[in-house]
Amino acid sequence: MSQRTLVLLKPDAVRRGLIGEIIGRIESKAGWTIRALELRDLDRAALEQHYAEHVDKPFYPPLLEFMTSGPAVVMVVEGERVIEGMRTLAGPTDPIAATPGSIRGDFGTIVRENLIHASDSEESAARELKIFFPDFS
Ligand code: IDP
Ligand code: MG
Repeated sequence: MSQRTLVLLKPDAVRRGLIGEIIGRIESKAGWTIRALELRDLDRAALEQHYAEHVDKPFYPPLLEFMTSGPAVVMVVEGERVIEGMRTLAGPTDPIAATPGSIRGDFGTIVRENLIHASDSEESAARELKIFFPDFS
């Protein structure tokens, strides 16, 4: 079941020089391919849509500040069960709870600065891909 998902390497990952390390893990998965990729400053309007479910939460204002604190890498990743698979590769939201071996578990300590975003369902992937790659089909 080939799928597409949206992956963001957050500004902390870019600042810390972890782009290559993280992309290497994604490319190592059999049959997964990067179909689009850009280093980009994320704009507030796009982030508001992207994080629509979180805009009223107390952690949202500092999250927005963080996500606009420097460039991010935005990617379309395609492959077998890539939506679930990217979530597994990333690990759970809290990096301290994330298993070593996962991206968040290996490199993160702070919940907000957890290095990576990956869409959490087919519906989210379709919605989020349209926000960040409106012209990609
Ligand atoms: P996810 O990225 O694992 O899907 P979500 O719950 O959708 O996690 O939250 C979106 C992002 O918001 C997280 O990746 C993290 O950067 C940030 N975040 C979530 N919960 C908290 C919190 O309790 N404190 C600070 N930041 C948070
Ligand atoms: Mg989420």
